Amino acid sequence: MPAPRTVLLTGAAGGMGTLMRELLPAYGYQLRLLDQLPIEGEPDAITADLSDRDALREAVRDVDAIIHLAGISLEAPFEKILRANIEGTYNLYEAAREAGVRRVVFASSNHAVGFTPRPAETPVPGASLIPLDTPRRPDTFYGLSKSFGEDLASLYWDKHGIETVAIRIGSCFPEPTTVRMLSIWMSPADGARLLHAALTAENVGYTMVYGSSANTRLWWDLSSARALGYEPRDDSEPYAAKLIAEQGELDPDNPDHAYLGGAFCTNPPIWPR
Ligand code: NAI
Ligand code: 15L
Repeated sequence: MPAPRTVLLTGAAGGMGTLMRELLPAYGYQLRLLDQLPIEGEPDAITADLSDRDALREAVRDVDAIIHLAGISLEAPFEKILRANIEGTYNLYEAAREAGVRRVVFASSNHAVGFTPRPAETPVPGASLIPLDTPRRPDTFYGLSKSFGEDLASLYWDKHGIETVAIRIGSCFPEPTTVRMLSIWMSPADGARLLHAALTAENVGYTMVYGSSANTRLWWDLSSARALGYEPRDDSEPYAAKLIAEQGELDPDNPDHAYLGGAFCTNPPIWPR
């Protein structure tokens, strides 16, 4: 497969979309931007909802690949998740299939497996990392929609030959802001490295990877990401002392701390930020 150059970035107005708009052009990509919201300073960005199939057909025309970040990124009522994340992702894959797009990078989430008990004793090098084949345990309708997206991607590979790298992203923000995030943080620079690897690795078929930096307190297996050529360079550890002093260590008896998904596992979910 020739290296993709023109890449559709959905969700380009969002937090991660904004970070990746800044970082990905250095890898040589021409980004076509799409979001339901207009993007200041980007007059060529496509303003369209994922329910607008005609707009999606136009948006995918002549792109080499798609990075699909658009969608609701936290818990929400099921009807909203259904429209944006489930039907919206289906609409995008259908547009990709019709246009012959060969590669999608799908922003999945750790919340597809959020009810997985977190490893108890980190940092211990190599200790009980969450494996790649851990069973799905969504912690929210949001996490359920990411499980759906992963299976949709797998189906479109098996049936239509569209390759996907699904990235179960941890927390991609400029800095970690909670003690939990010390384990799952993906620095923006490592996020761009991982997206580049996911766009350019050969013969990925359908591949699922965890998305984080090389954190000292890492909770999961990064081997499938590394197999794509991803070499993370960052580690959340420099933020650890300050965050632990402010918030304390993770308490295994606290339900917000017991599972990978953290506060998404409580009912209703509460947000630590
Ligand atoms: P965000 O909420 O900041 O951005 C999402 C963007 O999608 C927004 O600009 C929004 O307007 C757009 N959008 C939502 N529904 C849409 C629709 N129906 N049609 C068109 N555009 C729509 O989220 P963030 O943090 O940038 O995350 C990006 C993606 O990565 C999301 O899919 C999220 O679920 C996933 N993710 C992000 C993580 C993170 O730490 N930032 C962690 C795990 C997954
Ligand atoms: C996600 O999936 C969310 O989109 C993001 O906003 C963070 O909350 C992240 O997970 C997390 O688990 O920290």
